[in-house]
Amino acid sequence: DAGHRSAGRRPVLPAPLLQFAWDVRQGLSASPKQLSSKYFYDKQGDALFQAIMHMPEYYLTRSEYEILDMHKERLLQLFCNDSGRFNLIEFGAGDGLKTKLLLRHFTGAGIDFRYIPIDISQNVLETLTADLRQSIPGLQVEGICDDYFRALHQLGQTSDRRNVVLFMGSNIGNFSEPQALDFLSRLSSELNPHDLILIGFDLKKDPGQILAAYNDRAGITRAFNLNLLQRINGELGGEFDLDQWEHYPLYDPISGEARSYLMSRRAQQVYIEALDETYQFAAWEPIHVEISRKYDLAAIGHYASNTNFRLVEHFFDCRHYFVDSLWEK
Ligand code: AVJ
Repeated sequence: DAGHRSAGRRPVLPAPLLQFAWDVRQGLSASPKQLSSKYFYDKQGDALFQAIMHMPEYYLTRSEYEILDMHKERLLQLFCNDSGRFNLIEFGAGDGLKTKLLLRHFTGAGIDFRYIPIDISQNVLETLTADLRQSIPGLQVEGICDDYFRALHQLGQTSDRRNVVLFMGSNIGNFSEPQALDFLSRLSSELNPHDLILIGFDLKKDPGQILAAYNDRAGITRAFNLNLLQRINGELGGEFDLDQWEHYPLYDPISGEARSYLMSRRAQQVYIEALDETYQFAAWEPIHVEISRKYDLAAIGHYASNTNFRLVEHFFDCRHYFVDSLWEK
């Protein structure tokens, strides 16, 4: 209906929605059009990502689980410096499935450590800490709901323990190279000498296998990406017809970038109420929505040495699909 278009009275949005609206406006006005993958993770998106991790094609989670299981003793040895006490800080903890494996092992070994998950979703944090208090009695767990760096900064001023930061799951792969270097430099500047960081990187491998991980046969990744349009509809009053969009992943073995696009199946225009704006899409015009970068060991070494870290050790799964790389400040 045209009524709400001509009303000229836009609803006042709360701050997080305002940021979302602003980013959608920027992204859809850009050329080529783009939307940020950070907006995938609403309630529905969290659930779809959980489902992706169980898809047979999505090897990343199982590979990293295998790494932590195989190397948990060595990791613990390296985490404990002279005092044997440390803060185990996790960026973007999610459901904690992989971390639980470490937490169980460390608790069982009688280690004096605190687990500090940092997440920007209060919902994710509450679910995780409640679950951990239940399933690992005796674990000291204190979540912080904040921006990673603000949380880290605050911690640095209240604790004299060694910090061990976990940034797993190849979450770093969602950053472009300059973004990743900037993120790691900022992280390094917030840490104290001898603090550690364990970062998960997905490694370059058979391109067919990488592509399959982002195009599972059951169509969960497709639903995950299309959910972004659904979210714009639900939260910003968008009028995307999901049947007119297609999920299109591709992989460039030179840059190591797996990229996902939403493709407009026909020429169409889409109104978004909160922006009071109509966007034009040509037939088969893409919206870039995600980078999931794959690395080789040279690129990883380059990242460490350019952001003021020293590479301590690489931990691989049996197939060398994935690496958890341990760095010291
Ligand atoms: C959570 C960012 C690691 O890039 O592999 C999975 C997200 N996107 N399938 C990834 C994702 C499509 C995932 N990360």
